Amino acid sequence: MRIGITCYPVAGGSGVVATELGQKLAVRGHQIHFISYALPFRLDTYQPNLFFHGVETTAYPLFKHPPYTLALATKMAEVACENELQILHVHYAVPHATCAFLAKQLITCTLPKIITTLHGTDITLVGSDPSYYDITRFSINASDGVTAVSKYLADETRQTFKIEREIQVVHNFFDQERFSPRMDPCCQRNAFARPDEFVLSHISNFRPVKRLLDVIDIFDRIQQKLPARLLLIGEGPDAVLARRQVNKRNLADRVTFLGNQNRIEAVLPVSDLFLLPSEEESFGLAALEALACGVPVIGTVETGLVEVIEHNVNGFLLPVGETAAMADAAVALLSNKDKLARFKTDAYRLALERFNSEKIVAEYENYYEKILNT
Ligand code: GMT
Repeated sequence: MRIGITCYPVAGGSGVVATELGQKLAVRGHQIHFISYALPFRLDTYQPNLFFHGVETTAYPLFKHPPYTLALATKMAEVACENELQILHVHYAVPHATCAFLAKQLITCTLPKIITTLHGTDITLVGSDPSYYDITRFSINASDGVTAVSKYLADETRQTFKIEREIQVVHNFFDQERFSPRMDPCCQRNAFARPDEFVLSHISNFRPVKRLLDVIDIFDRIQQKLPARLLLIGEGPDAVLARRQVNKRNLADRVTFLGNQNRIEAVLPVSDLFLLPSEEESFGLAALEALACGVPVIGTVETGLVEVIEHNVNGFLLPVGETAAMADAAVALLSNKDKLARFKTDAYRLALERFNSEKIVAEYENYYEKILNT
């Protein structure tokens, strides 16, 4: 198949899923054309069947912000005709689904089918904002196919946007060649902790929805009972707040801020437990990548994490904000060597069984076939 993919190129779950999907599809013989304003951040090496088309915007004194949406729609139409695209698969509805709709009005060659993948905040935070609500709803309905990364998100979308159309659930996946419990020689556990200390970790874009202060509170409670270290990976608006909190609680010598990391698969296996106490999480790719490295996860109920974590098997699911209960669960697990070993084994086993890339990429391929035949 000849497929165009549009995504945000910066660090973030939707960009990661789109990029890795494109790479895997290219390996399976499809011709993949990425269309975005920069090279997606995990697309850093040459690969046959993979092409990148950059979108240029022109500044003009009248514009407060150059109209990227228009430039993207124009580029989508151009790439679609030049490469006879059969499918234009856009990740993150805002504004990509709208750009795809616009592109379709411009295209004078055979029209590609538009598939929109909903990732989470495009529905729960951004798309539902009154400024974007109507156009997001319109663009989702105008797509030829729509997928969501969890049943939780598909239900939220139907409810928030009063949409009745079919939304296919295709979960996030991980690359089993990259993510596994084996330690990377470049990243040894003793670089972060003494042998008697537990290592906890958290990865996110440090936005309020991730509740970084809860992560620090949970860790603080744990380290009062057990020797432990916390690795914080990522960057974002709450980084300053987090550093302030760490200093205020005198935890600076126990918490390491690692910033954004390209190879999180090297860092994750040193962890004993991953903390993701998010307010909203449509799926929780970071949680899946931790599980894939054999790291159990503490997450929140009433989010898409319930489709990723099995309570009391490979982690714990607790209500948002219940940091004391989360810390108690963590301490009980870390203090029981056999149970911890079992959780770690099950974390990897279940991740591999349910979310390996072969399985999920095939689900996308089947969905493409289905939409092409409608
Ligand atoms: O977590 C974020 O805010 C980033 C966001 C994105 O689109 O880049 O992540 C969302 O998409 C991921 C990939 O599908 C999901 O695994 C995350 O759960 C989702 N984030 C939220 O729903 C908050």
